[in-house]
Amino acid sequence: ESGCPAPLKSSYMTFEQMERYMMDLASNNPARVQLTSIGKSFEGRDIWMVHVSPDGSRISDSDSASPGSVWIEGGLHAREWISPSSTLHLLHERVTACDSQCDLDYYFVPIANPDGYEYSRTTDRMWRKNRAVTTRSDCGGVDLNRNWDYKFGVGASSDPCSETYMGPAAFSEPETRALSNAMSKVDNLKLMITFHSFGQAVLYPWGWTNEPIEDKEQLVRAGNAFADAAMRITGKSYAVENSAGGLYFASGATDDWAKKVLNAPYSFTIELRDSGMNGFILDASEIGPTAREVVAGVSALISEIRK
Ligand code: ING
Ligand code: ZN
Repeated sequence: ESGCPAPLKSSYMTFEQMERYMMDLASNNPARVQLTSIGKSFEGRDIWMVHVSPDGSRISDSDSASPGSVWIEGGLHAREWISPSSTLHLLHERVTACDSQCDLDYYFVPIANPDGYEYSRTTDRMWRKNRAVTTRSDCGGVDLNRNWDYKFGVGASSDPCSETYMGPAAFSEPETRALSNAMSKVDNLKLMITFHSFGQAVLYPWGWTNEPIEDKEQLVRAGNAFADAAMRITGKSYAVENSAGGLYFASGATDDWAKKVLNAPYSFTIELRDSGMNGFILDASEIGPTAREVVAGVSALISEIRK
């Protein structure tokens, strides 16, 4: 029905294959799917955003506005290949299997750090950051999940050689600038999810402090909906916890920014498979099952927050 085949399950796609997939999806579904480049990466690759509009046939009132928007980001960290993969599968499902949740506006950025992803594919499998040149000629790259402009630098490294180098300033990087600018323009943002790996956890803010967030209860309820659905569909268990408590302190992350600055009521970092056995080097045989988990989990989460 989408007029183009599902993203690959047999292997991880290259950046070019992902681009091609998004272009085909958009050209085959012109009424609902719009592809926009929201900016260029450090090395000049496009950062693509796919807007999936509400299905007109699902909206009864001709003048009824969308009940809200959902932002889904993948691939912010280079080596976490299952993130862009699952994000692309979720995008495919939202376009092809339209259900009662297709009255929402969806904004997908499946591959937020294309330079890092290609570098991880071709040169250094364990690369995490973007490919920015830094003040240290021997150490490149900024951690794009420490570069956002909320509590920037409170708990992140200022050493360019660190895996979690926050960068010279908040939003110093073209990738985080493109993402934050595009996110800021979204109307009525209800839910933000950024997919990472690994660890199988639904993380809610805050990452910069372990002080409990005021609406913890509803965040946990939504997170549990994802975890319960994942368990039902594949038997994998996902923990639901705040970033700082469940993992470690980290400031300048996407989810804290979306929650605090954009006031998104629901903001999550979801750590996908696995639970640590293979970590980032997740076998391609897990692409399909992880995608099913994500599709079921996100659908259950959205149902929960709309109750
Ligand atoms: N994990 C996240 C990281 O950037 C995180 C965890 C999320 C920390 C939200 C702080 C806030 O370290 C991975 N796998 O990158
Ligand atoms: Zn990550």
